[in-house]
Amino acid sequence: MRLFVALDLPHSLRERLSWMAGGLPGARWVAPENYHVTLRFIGELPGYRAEEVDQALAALRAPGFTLQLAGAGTFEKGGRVNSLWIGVERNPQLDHLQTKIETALQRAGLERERRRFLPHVTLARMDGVPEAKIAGWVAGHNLFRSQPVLVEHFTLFSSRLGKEQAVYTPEVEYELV
Ligand code: 3AM
Repeated sequence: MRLFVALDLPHSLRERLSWMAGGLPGARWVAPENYHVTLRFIGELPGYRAEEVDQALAALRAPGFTLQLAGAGTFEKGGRVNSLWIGVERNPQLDHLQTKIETALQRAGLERERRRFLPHVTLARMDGVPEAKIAGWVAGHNLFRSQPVLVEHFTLFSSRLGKEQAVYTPEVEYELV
């Protein structure tokens, strides 16, 4: 199974984000049902390892919190923008949860994640869209700020490659108390 740990988003916020998904020819917009904040990409695991991951995540205790989406930005690979996102405002409680998840997963035998945690909601993926157009889109959406979102659980998702987009299935929800 190809797995990742993420926060899902309320319907109203997905809808609000989907209004921003446009105005950039060549971008491949993510379907609103696929919007999420990745906390930890796990990757392919055999079933028995997935169970160990589930047990480790189920044993984790952390409080719920609110988060706010704010700003827009991009990720690049090899000097080319390949993803466009809406940011998550700095949030020590979110960082705390992410650290706990990382620790739990390492105890479950996963390799340490070496990349810095930069929480975001990917709105589009792209390849070869002109830089000036991307910069224009980012400038035009950088002042976005969402309503506060109450986070009461996190979710282990599986991901299957679909025809157009990956299909993400929530496998287990873990309550935050
Ligand atoms: O949260 P976003 O949408 O930015 O790009 C994938 C997606 O990120 C990322 O995990 C999230 C859920 O699929 N992802 C996919 N393959 C990855 C990999 N090999 C990866 N992240 C790190 N390493």
